[in-house]
Amino acid sequence: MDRQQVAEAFEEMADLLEFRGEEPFKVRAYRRGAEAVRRSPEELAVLRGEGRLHELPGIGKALEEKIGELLDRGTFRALEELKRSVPAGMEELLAVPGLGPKTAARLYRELGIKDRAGLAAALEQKRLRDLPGMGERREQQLREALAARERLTSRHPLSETLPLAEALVEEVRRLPGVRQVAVAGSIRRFRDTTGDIDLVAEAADPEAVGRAFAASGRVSRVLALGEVRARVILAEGIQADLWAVAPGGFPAALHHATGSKNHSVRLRSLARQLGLTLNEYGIFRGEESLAVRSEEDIYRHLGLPFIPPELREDSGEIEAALAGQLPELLNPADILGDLHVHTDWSDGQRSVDEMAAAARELGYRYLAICDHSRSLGVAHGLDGERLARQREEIAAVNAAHPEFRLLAGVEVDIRMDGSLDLPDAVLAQLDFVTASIHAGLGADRAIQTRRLVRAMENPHVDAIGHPTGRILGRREPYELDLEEVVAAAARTGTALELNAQLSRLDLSTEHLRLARERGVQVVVNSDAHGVEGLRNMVFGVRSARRGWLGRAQVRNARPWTAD
Ligand code: DGT
Ligand code: CA
Ligand code: CA
Ligand code: ZN
Repeated sequence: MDRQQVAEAFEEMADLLEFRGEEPFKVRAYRRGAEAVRRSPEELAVLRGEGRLHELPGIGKALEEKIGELLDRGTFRALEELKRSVPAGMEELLAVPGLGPKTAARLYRELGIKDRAGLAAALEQKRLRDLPGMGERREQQLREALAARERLTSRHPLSETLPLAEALVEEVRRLPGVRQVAVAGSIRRFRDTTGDIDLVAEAADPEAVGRAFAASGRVSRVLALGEVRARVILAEGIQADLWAVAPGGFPAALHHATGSKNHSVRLRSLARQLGLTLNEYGIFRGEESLAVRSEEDIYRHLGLPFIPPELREDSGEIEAALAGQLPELLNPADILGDLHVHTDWSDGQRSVDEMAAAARELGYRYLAICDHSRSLGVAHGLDGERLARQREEIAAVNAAHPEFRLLAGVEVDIRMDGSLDLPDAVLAQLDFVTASIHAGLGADRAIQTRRLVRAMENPHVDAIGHPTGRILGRREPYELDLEEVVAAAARTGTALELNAQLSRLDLSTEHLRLARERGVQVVVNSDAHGVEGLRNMVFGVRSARRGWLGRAQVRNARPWTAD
């Protein structure tokens, strides 16, 4: 658990206490605790190891113990107990923006509303407006907030389903008789949102595997348990489908369950034209089953080159394959460096030296330190003077490791008018400048577009960081004319970042394809705030593949040259 997650747990606790009408000082204690944790200059695990958690403002003995529990097992007793004492739908209700715990408590007491569906029904029947202090306006606000929330959560962000799917794979792998198991569906295609989790397993007794899966402790409800497929709802409220097949059936089942449906439909009709039948069991000529030892074999029988899962959307890949013009996609090994990481000079957790060592460990040839600029006060943003001091540290690393290049950079804030948070004279001294928007996220389309375009017109800016600002499942992208942004990037020779944090994946697939079409360079960055964060890069590579990107389009798949 990182600081952010511990802070969120404390905030949830505060919300639930407030919902129950507990003493305000208790609520405040958790809110202050959350704030202190979020602002902690050091990693919680480190502070705890040194017995120094209580040095954080507002963290006393009680919260110190709870942080310990959170770090050990991801939750704490008091929170678990409190959750059991409130209606099950309350968490999702409290997640509706603009609906605080006090209002939720009133709605529960006075109208019996205990989940999102209950709120929707009450709004529909106009039952809220008659409560003292509510009114029609407030009703309308809640209606909009609820609609926005539903839109965001009807599909699940990949950041939620991918880790869950990987944990399930490990669990299924341990079931008796399982020979292999893999993630399929939209998660394997690396779509940024997913409807459910699809898994495929091979075992001598597939039905028994389905039954064992359905009986797992992670499952809250079994929807269907058939010969080939088990469909369940997990404790997290997410559906999971497991296809279990007999030995030999794995590649065809994996291919079928990976989809997309549109891609499969096209392949099946291609098969028919060749007098073949393609289905989830294999590929057939009349009664004869053709050999399918891998997914490659399926494409080979159809006279096609292998089409990687990330491309299987029927968005031009079949035509490209038929014409022998599939793009050569980016691979993890192509990445030669990372051009956006943070250190403890701003809101990162590790030193310049530690980040550089971790990058060398990954086999990178270069790394750009891009800490926040000064206006981002909460993140200890850097000014020209601190950047100059940081450069001395960077120079020392470079002197000690001549085979590796540590670049001096910055993630400079873009102000409302598109000017930058640091003077040109300071930017001119840096190797790599990423400019990002972190405030004024709600500005209108014209202003937001103008901000990015102006930033790109600054000759010192090399890349735009997380260009649309989206956080999957939590924050919509800014209002932006992406066409114009891409055009400006092409005109000014500025790269657009593909931020590889799983919760961002910003740019999206569609925008990456647009950038590729217009000849704009993309830089795939981890935006790591610690050593582990460098591993985000693999998510970025898979997203880049979805955008049809190869080495030629990716800035950090080429050796470093200052251009
Ligand atoms: P999702 O879950 O909405 O993010 O998207 P998928 O692609 O994971 O879709 P899902 O879970 O409904 O189905 C998984 C795969 O199963 C899908 O990619 C292809 C296959 N599949 C499902 N329904 C059909 C169908 O009606 N026809 C064919 N050919 N394949 C199907
Ligand atoms: Ca799915
Ligand atoms: Ca499914
Ligand atoms: Zn940023």
